Order: sequence, then C-alpha cells, then structure tokens
Amino acid sequence: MKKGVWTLFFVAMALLLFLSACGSGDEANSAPEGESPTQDRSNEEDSNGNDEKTKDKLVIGFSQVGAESEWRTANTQSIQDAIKEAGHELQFSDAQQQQQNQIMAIRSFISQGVDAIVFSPVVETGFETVLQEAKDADIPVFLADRAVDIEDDSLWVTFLGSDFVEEGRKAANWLVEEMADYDGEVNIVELQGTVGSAPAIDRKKGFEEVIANHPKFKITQSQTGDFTRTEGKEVMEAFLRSDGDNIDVLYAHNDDMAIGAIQAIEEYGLNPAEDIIVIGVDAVKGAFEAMVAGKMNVTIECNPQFGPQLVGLIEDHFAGNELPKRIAVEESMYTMDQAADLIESRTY
Ligand code: GZL
Repeated sequence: MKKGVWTLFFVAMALLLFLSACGSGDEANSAPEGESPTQDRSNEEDSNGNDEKTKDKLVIGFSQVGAESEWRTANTQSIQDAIKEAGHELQFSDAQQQQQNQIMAIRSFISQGVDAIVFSPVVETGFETVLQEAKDADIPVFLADRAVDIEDDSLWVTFLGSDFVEEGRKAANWLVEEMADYDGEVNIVELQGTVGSAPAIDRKKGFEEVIANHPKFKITQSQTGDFTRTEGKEVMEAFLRSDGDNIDVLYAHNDDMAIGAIQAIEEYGLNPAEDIIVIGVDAVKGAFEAMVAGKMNVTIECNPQFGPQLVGLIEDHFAGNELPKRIAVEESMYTMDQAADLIESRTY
C-alpha cells in the first residue's frame, strides 16, 4: 500500500478513536469523574456515607409512649401499618409510659444504626442528652404526637401532631356556649393527663385561657388520672367523696379517663351528662358509645391516624426536602346529638 494511503488510514483511525471517546455527550456527563458511563453504581453512597441503593428501604426505630388508651392503640397501629406498607423495616419499642424505657430504646436504635427514629416523648423534658446522641450519630429524629420542651430544635427534624392548646380552648368554648344561659357558679373538676406530658400541660393551658374570661366557671378540683380508665375512675371517686353534691362539670384530658369517671358517677348515684356534664378529648370509639348511651356530652377530636402522613415526611426528608419544624394535624369535635349518625363511620 503506498505511503500516502497509509498516512490517510492512520489519520482516519485516529479521528474514529477520538469521536468514539466523546460519545453522545450524555453518558460521559452522567458518570462521575473517572468512571465509565456503564459502570455499575448501584452501591453509590450519598454525602452522608449512606448507601443510596438501600434508601428505598429504611430501618425506622419507633419509640412509643405505651398502650395506655384507645387513642394510643390506634396511633401505634396507624404508624406501624404505614411503615410496613411503605416497605420499610420497623424496630418497635413500647415504653409502658416510663421515660427511662424510651431513653434506653433510643440508645438501642442508635447502636443498631437505624436510618431514622420516630419518637412520641412521654413527658416534655429530660431527653436532651439522648437526642444529642442521635444527632451525633447522624440519625434524624421525627417527633410524632407529643413534643419536647428543648431550646435546640436542631435535635429533631419535625413535629407532627395535634395542637393541644387549641383542643383545650375548644373544650372550654363548647362549655361556655352550652351554659351561656346559666346564671349560677359552675364548678368544674379536671382529670389531667400524664404529669409533665405535652397534652396534659397544653390542654389545661387552653381550657384555663378561655374560662379566665368567664368568672362563673371555676375549676374546684384537679388531679392526674394518667390518661387511663382505671385511674380516671379512682380519681373521680375521690372528687365525688370530697364534694360530690357540688360538681357541675367534668373536664377529662382524654376519653379513657372520662369513661372511667362515668362509671364512678353512676356508682355514686348520679346521671353522667345530666347531673354532671362530661367533656373528653380524643374522639375514640368508646366516647361515641358513651354519647350514644346518653352518658357523655362532647369529645374534642385528637386524630391518632397520621401514620401515612408521618412516613411521607420521613421519605421527604431522605429525598432532601426541607420540612417545617411543626406540622399540626387537622381536627374537629363531636357532640352527643351527632354521635348516633357518626359512630359507624369512626375508624378508631
Ligand atoms: C394526644 C396523646 C394522648 C391522648 C391520650 O396526642 O398524646 O395520649 O390524648 C394518650 O389518650 O394517652
């Protein structure tokens, strides 16, 4: 082959090689520096050193308060179902309403290296240290249902739950309207929730904020029933023994305590919802049954079924989206005259 032909041949080959190295432009740009477009990147890690491939399946540690009420049972079911239906792995702990058990559970989740922690704090204070440990381990914490009273809000990603102060206001505003035409003094006994818990503190705060503007309403006795039926009944029995003939209203921070108190009122010989107005919070099935039976006047809704919304927020976070620090669940209230029409449609 003549020399000139050989030169042409090598120039053509060099041109071919140059063009094929450039490709269409897309593949070359999509591969990270130094990698070929076709290299398997299924094990690529993100900036936190997490394996991108397993981000579709998160390991979520869920530290739940306990199983103290119908509300709690429904809340646990909603969150557990949502985590499993989304294809994530659940590590669950029931703290039996003991703060120490929650602290131990969170430490266990940290040592297991879970991807995220869901936490409903039994009380507002005393969790700073363990939440700092989770932050140091680069494990995001999502507060579900109850909040913590901590200055440093970098210790959790977001809070999803109810506005308990507003629930207290709704209860008091219903009572003020219900007794607008009554001229005498209105003596109220109050069954508080778990001492130090966000719902107990805030439901009391909201209720007292409203009745402060209506002097005829007075809280004459107030004590914790720890959100349970048993203790609600026991404390109501003590209220009745102390001043049973001068109680006009019971304000219970949850329906379970109200249902326990209804039994005490009946055993004392009075008619609940007639001789003593009965106000609860949660809107659980038991409250609707009591209202249908004519033994309870009103329940303020506190919706426990936010599991799907919570899992969506966790996945949003891992997708890199910024979340607001506080997200309130929409809620209503239900009275005795509505109960019969609504009870079949209730889902918790
Ligand atoms: C409120 C929740 C409370 C319920 C109670 O969001 O924390 O705890 O009102 C439950 O029934 O025990």
